[in-house]
Order: sequence, then structure tokens, then C-alpha cells
Amino acid sequence: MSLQPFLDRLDQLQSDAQNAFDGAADADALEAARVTFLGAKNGQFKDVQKMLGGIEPADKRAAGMRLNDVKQAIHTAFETAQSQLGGGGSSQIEPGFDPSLPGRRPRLGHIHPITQTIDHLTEIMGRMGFEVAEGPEVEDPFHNFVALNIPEDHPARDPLDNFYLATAGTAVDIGEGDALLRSQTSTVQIRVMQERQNSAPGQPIRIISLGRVYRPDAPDATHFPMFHQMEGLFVDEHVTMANLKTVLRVFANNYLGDDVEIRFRPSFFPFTEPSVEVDFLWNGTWIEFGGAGMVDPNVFEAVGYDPEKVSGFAFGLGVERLCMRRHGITDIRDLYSGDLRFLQQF
Ligand code: FA5
Repeated sequence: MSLQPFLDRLDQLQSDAQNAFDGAADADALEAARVTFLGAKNGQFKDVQKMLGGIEPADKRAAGMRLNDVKQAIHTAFETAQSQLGGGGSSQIEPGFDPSLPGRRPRLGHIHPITQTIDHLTEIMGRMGFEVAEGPEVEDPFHNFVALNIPEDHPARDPLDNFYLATAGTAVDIGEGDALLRSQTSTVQIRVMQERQNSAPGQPIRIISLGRVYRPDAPDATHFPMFHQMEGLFVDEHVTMANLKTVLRVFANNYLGDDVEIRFRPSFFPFTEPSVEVDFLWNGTWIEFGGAGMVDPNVFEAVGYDPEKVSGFAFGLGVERLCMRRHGITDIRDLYSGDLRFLQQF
């Protein structure tokens, strides 16, 4: 037999085998195709292999090499088809794998108690008509101090009482003075009033803002250098302290229970006049949760509102302290320890 018909037969065999393996719909069909082409007894490859004996001696070497190549190609085509069908039955199971064992449970995530608290506070205040506003954590001195009636020489602006941003010992100026991490969410009052002056002039404002604030306070059971506040701002005509107290009492009763009483203690904040500390009576003890007051006329003027026409109240409550009271947590540091045994209780 001459070489060329033999090579043509090999080509035909390779392409038939490839088509049969590719077309096998399941493991049984693939196995049948394997027997047809690679079967040890009557497989088509064997038949062609037998024809090698009749090849001219001068062509034998070339014919034998091609035969080996085709054999290899058919085996590879079979293995590829087998892996595409998802393994070839029990022979594919890794040694040591016991399919009768129960599956591994994925570890479920958990919403942090402070995030849960933020969601809860948002829901309670939303029922009283307060919508959520947001502001940046990196602030400029205008929003953190100036517009809040805190002048240049005020001790609240002391570098030792704030986290000013600096690189290589030089303050970072973000175009509006030295940037700092906001020390209170009252900054959002300013941003919202500025924005509403443009988008909805003359319309009442009723917002809350919940977010992180930063102060270089030494950590102890009730202080942490990073904590959250809930800021509230209500601006309209004829807003009074009675409205402020009502909103805070309804809030406290919803969040902490009907037996919680509320007390205002005279205090001072540069951006409210009069100003109060807000205490809640709970289990026989008065506890400070935040500050509040009537928006100072200087603040209204700084953002272009006429204090003769509008009035408003504002408050800022510590979110961690609220969460701790509700859940009986005695040390704020537990909230940020990352200890899952603690966090998973909430
Ligand atoms: C303020 O931050 C004012 N901006 C609140 C305010 C808003 C007054 C609007 C008037 C009008 P004060 O510094 O007291 O106030 O902080 C408010 C609350 O934040 C505190 O009562 C306390 O609950 C919480 N707080 C303050 N420092 C820390 C701290 N280091 N760790 C945890 N909570 C803190």
C-alpha cells in the first residue's frame, strides 16, 4: 500500500473520532465513541494500525510517525470531551473525598450593631418626617467652625482638640483652609442650609444626618476617638423649644421605651442660643446623650437665611451612647474591638 492513501485514512479517522467525541451528549455516549475508535479489539484505530504492515518499507517510518501523532490526538480529544462532560463518573472523585459528608456551611456576615442602630434611628426619625442628609468626613474650617459661629481664636479649633490633616508636618489646604476630620455632624446643618438656599428657597427643612466624627479623646468606657452622631435640624417659621423637646421625647420613647424621661440642662454651644444638654432618665439615672438648642441667628446669617423670618432647632446625639443604653453595653470599646463573640450577640 502506498503512503498517501494511508495518510488520508488517518486524517479521516482523526476527524471522525473528534466529531464523535464532541457530539457525545453524556458519559455513556462518550464511552461508546471511545470503544468505536480506541477499542482494543475492534476499534477503528486498531484497524488502521494493522494496515501499517502493508506499507512500502521506504515509507514505513513516515507512516509510523503520523500514526503515533493521530493516536495521541484522538486520546487528547477524548480526555477533553470527558472533562467537558464534568468528569467521567466515580473515577473522577478525588481520593479522600467522602460524598456522604454534609456540605460546608458558608459563614454568614453580620450587620454591625452601630449600623443596626443607624438604621433604627433613621426609621424612627423618618416617621416624624425627617429625611436623611449627608456630608463629608473631611471638612474645611468654614463648615466645621466659621459658619457655626466658632471664631478663629476659639479653643474648639485648637490643633490638640482636632484631627487636622497634614503631610510631612504641613497642613493640607483643600482650597478653603486647613482640612480636618469633622469633629461634629453640625457641619451638615451648614451644608444643607446652603444647598436648600439654591434648590428650595423658603421651604422648611427637616433633616437628620448620621455619620462618623473624630476627636482626639482618650478611649475609655464612654469615649472613643471615632464615634457617630445623629444631627437633627428643623427650620421653619415659628419653631420653638417646645417643638425640640417634643421631637426628642418622642424619639427617646420610641428608641428606649415609654418609661424614659427627658431633661434639658442649660449649656452653651456657639451655634445655638439658647443651648441645652439633653439627658434621658432611664432606670433611675440621668444620662447625657447630646446637645441641642435653637439655631443661633449668626448661623442663619452665615448661610444667607433671615433670622427675622425663620427660626429652627438643632440637636446632636451620640449614636454609640444610644446603642449602649438600649442593649446594656457597658464599654464603648467593645463596639470597635472586632471581637466576633461580642458582635454576634446583636
Ligand atoms: C456636639 O458635638 C454638638 N455638635 C451637639 C449639638 C448639635 C448641639 C446641634 C447643639 C445643636 P457634644 O460635644 O456634647 O456636642 O457631643 C454630643 C454627644 O456626642 C455627647 O453627648 C456624647 O453622647 C457624644 N460624644 C462626644 N464625645 C464622644 C466620644 N469621644 N466618644 C463617644 N461619644 C462621644
